[in-house]
Amino acid sequence: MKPFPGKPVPGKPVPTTLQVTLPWLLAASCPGRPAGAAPAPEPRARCCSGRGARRQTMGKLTALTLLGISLALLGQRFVRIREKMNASREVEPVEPQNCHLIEELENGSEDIDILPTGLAFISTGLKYPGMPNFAPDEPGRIFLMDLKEQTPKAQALKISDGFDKALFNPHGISTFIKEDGTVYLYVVNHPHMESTVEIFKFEEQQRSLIHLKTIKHELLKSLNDIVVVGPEQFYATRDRYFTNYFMILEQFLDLHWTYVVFYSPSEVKVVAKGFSCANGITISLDRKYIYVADVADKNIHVMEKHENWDLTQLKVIQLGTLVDNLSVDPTTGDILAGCHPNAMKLLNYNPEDPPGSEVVRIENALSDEQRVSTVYANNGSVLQGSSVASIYDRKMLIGTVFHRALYCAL
Ligand SMILES: *[C@@H]1O[C@H](CO)[C@@H](O)[C@H](O)[C@H]1NC(C)=O
Ligand SMILES: *[C@@H]1O[C@H](CO)[C@@H](O)[C@H](O)[C@H]1NC(C)=O
Ligand SMILES: [Ca+2]
Ligand SMILES: [Ca+2]
Repeated sequence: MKPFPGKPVPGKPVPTTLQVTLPWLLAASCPGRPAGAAPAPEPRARCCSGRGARRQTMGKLTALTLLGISLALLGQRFVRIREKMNASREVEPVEPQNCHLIEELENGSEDIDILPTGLAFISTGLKYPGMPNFAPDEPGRIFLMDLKEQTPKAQALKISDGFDKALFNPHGISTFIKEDGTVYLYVVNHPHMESTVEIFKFEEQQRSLIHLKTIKHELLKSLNDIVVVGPEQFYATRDRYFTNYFMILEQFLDLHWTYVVFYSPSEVKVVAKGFSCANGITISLDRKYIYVADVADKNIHVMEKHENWDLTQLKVIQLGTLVDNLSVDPTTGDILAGCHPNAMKLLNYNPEDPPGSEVVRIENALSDEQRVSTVYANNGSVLQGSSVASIYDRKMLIGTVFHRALYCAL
């Protein structure tokens, strides 16, 4: 990309472009007058003879100025967007020894949730506007993998009748275990590209999901991920404010209009807002804090959960990679984030230069001495478009938006 005045330095805020360009344009539009100076008095003699011509010239100059400003703003936005997407970032490999692709999963594995017993739920087959998708034109599925087994295999769960399975398009998932041990699976679903939350009961013996309920609500739009916090209470992230063509403008202007919603049968409310693109959401081991990934701002918000379910921001952990989904290591409490090292490669998919994968671990997220390390990184030769990583007993599963899934013994 050709630089223009004020090309931003990586890591520096971009307004430089505007700061450099605007005064320059303003100065150019008023020849002879330094930018910001008071207008000089018009010489009387010249004003009357050439007023019409001068007015025309001024009109053109104004139009040119406006055009210039618009182009500069546009250019600035493009540079900013490329920067935000890490468009020029290449991946340094970090690959644990014992990793292999999971045979049964070929068409994405958007989200993963592992039960304390080692049973992993994996949502697959998501079709989402703007994302590459190579899945055959068939409904999405939920797979189960038993991580206690020596060589775990993924097996598709049967899904009961009672909702439109043909339109099943699963996105974020979250499990909830009732006191009596019953396991519920909550799934963000996008039938016809709308958003619903489907609640299933998991039947371990039958390896099946019984559909119990579909939740729809005015505030539950453009849903991405979900974390269940009670029998019928959950937090969910909205990743776009607009659901129509305005979403392009939204991304272009980088409006921070997305939010986190709290849902319960008696109350639905926005509990945190101001995210550029709120994405993965999960809860700390002690269940006092909620972690929210903002994929576009490349950070994780640590939020404190209050009695009335409101969230307040405690801190923001800035990363150099686009954070998609979050999970918590059940033994250490560390946050694991499935990340997109370069979003431009993800959105402009090119098999010759595919998007890579990256998983980062954040230790001591609540203290000032947090530590961020890379657990896995690959340039796309093995795994493309990682969106989530989840750990159980030194075994890690890495899921992707549209590609394969990886199993690693750590
Ligand atoms: C994982 O990432 C995908 C991609 O955006 C998202 O839709 C899903 O909700 C996320 N799930 C998790 C683990 O939070
Ligand atoms: C990715 O890395 C591998 C080695 O790890 C290398 O052989 C391959 O050429 C790289 N691919 C791209 C697209 O850079
Ligand atoms: Ca999830
Ligand atoms: Ca996500």
